[in-house]
Amino acid sequence: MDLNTLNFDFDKKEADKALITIKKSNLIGIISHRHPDPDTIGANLALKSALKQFGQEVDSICVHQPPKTCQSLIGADQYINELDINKYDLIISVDCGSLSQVAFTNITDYQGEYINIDHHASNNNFGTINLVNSYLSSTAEILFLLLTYWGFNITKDIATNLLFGLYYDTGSFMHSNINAQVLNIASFLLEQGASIQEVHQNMYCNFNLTKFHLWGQTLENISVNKDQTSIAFVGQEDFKKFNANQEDISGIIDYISMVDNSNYAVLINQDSENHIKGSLRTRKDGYNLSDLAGTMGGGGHRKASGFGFEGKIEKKYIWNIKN
Ligand SMILES: [Mn+2]
Repeated sequence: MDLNTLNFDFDKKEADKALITIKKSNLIGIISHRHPDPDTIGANLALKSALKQFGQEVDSICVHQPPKTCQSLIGADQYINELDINKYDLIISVDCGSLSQVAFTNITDYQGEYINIDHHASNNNFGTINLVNSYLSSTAEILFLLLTYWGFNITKDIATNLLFGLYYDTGSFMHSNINAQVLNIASFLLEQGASIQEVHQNMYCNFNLTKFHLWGQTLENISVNKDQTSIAFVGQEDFKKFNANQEDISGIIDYISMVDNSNYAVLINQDSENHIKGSLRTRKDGYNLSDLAGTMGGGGHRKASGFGFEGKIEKKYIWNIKN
């Protein structure tokens, strides 16, 4: 692969500044977003592995543990679940669209250098250095471009981590964020020793029966409203019924958005006793679901976004009497 043909679609001055800041730091904390997915974990561990080539001390940090899908990645078992802001002279967040996604409440007290690496459309450049491009498929793609630009060697470990992110955020190379560059990068990662079978196996061939049963019931109740929005609900009673957790419902929104002629899909998820999480997806161009989620205090990408607020879902029945 000719790396010179890559489209380095970010501010090179900002990227140069980031590398200088990284090199002079003593202890770096890399943060993955809350309820982490393979993009935020893959990008985090790829960067950690690369910075070790410099002999840099790095911690991977997240409020939650990496999902089961990422457990085979080297370093996934070494995540720290709390943030000591006095410990680090540099914090980097990967794939975090906002500070609320970083989810450590003490992050606002942190005064040091902060590199924000992300691809969410709603990202408001909250770092002191921002490497944000919402037109790239994944944070893994941004990381690949940055590591290549910075001159790091893409080892087998780094390639595997990045392929996890690329594969997940493109919906196994099926979403519209796929283009020639993404496939070229994926092909290069395979050449470096990453295994697509390993990624696929970890991500899609590990459904337990709990997940099937929870999905079955949730999919059974999909409805389509007059605006051609496909909607599904999942409540605390459903999670209790199947002894399922939040990780078990992850990914179902892609199926809700497969309804024929659906403009966009909504999943309303009672993710704890008094909190509701909404997920939005579309397969059509011309919708900006990041803006739509923004009207409810959330954000994300144009075609995939989410929001959350305090509250409870109540079932409401409408009976029509026909003569
Ligand atoms: Mn991502």
